[in-house]
Amino acid sequence: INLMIPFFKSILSLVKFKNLNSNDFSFFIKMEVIKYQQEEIDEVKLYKDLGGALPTINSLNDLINELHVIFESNSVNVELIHYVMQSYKSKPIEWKKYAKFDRYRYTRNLVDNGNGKYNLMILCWGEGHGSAIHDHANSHCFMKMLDGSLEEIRFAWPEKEGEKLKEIRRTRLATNDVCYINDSMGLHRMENPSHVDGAISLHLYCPPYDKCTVFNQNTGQTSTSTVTFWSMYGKKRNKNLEEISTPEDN
Ligand code: CSS
Ligand code: FE2
Repeated sequence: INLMIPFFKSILSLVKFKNLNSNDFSFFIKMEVIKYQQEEIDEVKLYKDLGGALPTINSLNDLINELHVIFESNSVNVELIHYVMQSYKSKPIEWKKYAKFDRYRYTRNLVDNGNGKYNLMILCWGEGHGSAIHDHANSHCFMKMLDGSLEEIRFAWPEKEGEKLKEIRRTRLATNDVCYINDSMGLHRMENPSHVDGAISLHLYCPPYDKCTVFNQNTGQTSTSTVTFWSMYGKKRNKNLEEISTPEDN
């Protein structure tokens, strides 16, 4: 029984961490595997790889500055970027000027263009807002929850034409959680499951892109979607521009 105690403690902490229903044991096992694959950063290895120095992030400005330093290198260190995004603890005062909501759909608000190497943006999801199923145009996609929570529903790439897309996992992201995806890991759709609270997330796309592919879940049919900014650097974009290209559901 003594050996079992740490095991049950870890179940309890994970259940608490992920807001899981503690009765659903099979779901827990699945989530644990996901946690191991996706959320555990090997800090010791990262520390060694970086020659004994991990950056400290105390504010959104620190994060923005550190990302500039990281991207001076020409290769993308996925673990390091994940680590710095995870290290930032969300403080609304630091990002509220970028958090602009629309009644009808989620908004994309540019924070930093990363000297052309990446885009850092804040997405604001009203109650019940969600995205279509989409790919990431061969870019890396990092996503960190700043406020509220989002559900990520991941799908496998369709194998045959006309085939219904297969859901492969569902993950609830809580405030401060970080999630990473690229096209080799599949497709996804994001959704704010709350009908009461908004949700705010910080996204980093590298390299930046303005078009992605969206998918119909039932038929696998694809179309190209242009992604646009609702605001840039805290300023709402030009009204005329807004009328020319109404953002699609991407
Ligand atoms: N890729 C979507 C958000 S979910 S990562 C977008 O950029 O609008
Ligand atoms: Fe996405």
